[in-house]
Amino acid sequence: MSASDIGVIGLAVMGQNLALNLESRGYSVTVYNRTAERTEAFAESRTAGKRIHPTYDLESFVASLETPRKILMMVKAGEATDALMEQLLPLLDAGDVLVDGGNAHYADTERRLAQAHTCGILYLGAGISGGEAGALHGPAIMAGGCREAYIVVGPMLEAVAAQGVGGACCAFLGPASAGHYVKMVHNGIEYAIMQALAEAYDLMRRVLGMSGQGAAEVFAEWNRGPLASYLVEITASILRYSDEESGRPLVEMILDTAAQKGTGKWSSQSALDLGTPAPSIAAAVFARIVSSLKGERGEAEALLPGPEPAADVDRSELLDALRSATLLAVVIAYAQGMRQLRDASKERGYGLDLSEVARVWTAGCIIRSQLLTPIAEAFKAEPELPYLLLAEPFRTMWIDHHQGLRRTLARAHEAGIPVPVMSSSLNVADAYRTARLPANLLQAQRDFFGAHTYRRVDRAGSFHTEWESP
Ligand code: NBP
Repeated sequence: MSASDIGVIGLAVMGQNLALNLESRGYSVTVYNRTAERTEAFAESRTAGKRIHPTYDLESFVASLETPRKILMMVKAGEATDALMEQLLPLLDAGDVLVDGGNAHYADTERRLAQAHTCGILYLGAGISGGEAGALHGPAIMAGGCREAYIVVGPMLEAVAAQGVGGACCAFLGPASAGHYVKMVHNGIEYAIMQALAEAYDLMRRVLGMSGQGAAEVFAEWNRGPLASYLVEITASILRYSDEESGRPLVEMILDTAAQKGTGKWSSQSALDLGTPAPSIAAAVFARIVSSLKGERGEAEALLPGPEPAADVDRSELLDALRSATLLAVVIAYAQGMRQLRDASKERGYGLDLSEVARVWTAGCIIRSQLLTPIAEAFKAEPELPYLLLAEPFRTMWIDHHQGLRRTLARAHEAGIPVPVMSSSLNVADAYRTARLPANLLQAQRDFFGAHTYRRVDRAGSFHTEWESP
């Protein structure tokens, strides 16, 4: 057997499909998985006639690769990656390229980059989005870390990536943990959009009494307009899907508790650390947390009454408002994510080109949508754009749709239906466009109880008042 072009470690969903994708682009691939049964099953079921070579120990895996070796790790993020690197690094030579394609926390990526650097290994932290189908047919790849590593392995990653606006949806985005940071914020945006779509579905169901099929038709129609996106498209497909056993829409048979693996939480934690306003992403994380309190929610429903459902709802008027609300919630999710990337880039020295980030997201990834093309154009025209809503066509979208968002929220609150992402989207946008907020009172309160001082509107300096003095 001649030496393989690249090696893939970790043969769960992502690793298997990326190995197949690499092979389909003309590369020979050696694969390895900690548990041999998984490698055997993959080799037997999916690699016949392909230039994919299974190995059963790391030494054979490493020995089978052409030098400088190119290795893609697709293992569970966290301790698994550390455990694997512990075993792998001693087997590699200076100049070999190691890519972590998992959802690593950006701080871990920086630590591993330094660890690899001490051995002369060229390290890349690459966020990969697209799930199972994306991994097989073309994901979006957000790479960061060692630029020399990208020079060696970048052409392979670009070959397997989705083709979007302006070419492959794969790019070297910056040094250190830039790639994994961008992927983390991508996932934060994903959380907010998914929750906004779930809120729209809930309003269709509970205020308008719509069936799964009816709601599916509305999402399908939205998918033909500015909301056209992967997540809206799959929502329509999900709502149409019928459960064979019960004959009802499958979605109605699914338990209403959502899991989370951490990237949305990390994105919100980092937003708080940076002091960047990303409340809808945090609201989406909290919504999943509340959903997990299934038992408590069941008991509280009987104890805490809400309003009676309104009888006089004009269906087409509410659906119109709901489309506006969903569109703005999605736009504001992107706006917050881009703002977080802008702030993180400054603080962490990533030097991100936000237009390029949006371009990489135009295909292959879970948040791909028609909106990403004008987002990329907006940041191309103004790289330092502070907030997406200030640029066209998003400013006009705000003008045309904010009343619909307000009407939707009024209806939702009247009906007692939670809409955390939609409402935090309106709150953050309303706060951003308000020249004078009530934070003057906050300053005064802080000074009252803690002598924290305050600043005045009419002269410079810090002031303190003895508020309880006569
Ligand atoms: P998982 O995240 O489920 O990880 C399973 C893989 O990790 C298996 O190959 C497993 O080997 C391996 N592994 C573990 Br667990 N501990 C290990 C250790 N100590 N040493 C070596 N290998 C170990 O797989 P996945 O869903 O394919 O995702 C892979 C990476 O891609 C993750 O970081 C994930 O966050 C990221 N990602 C996933 C998706 C997605 O849609 N699934 C999308 C984007 C990114 P074993 O067979 O021996 O247990």
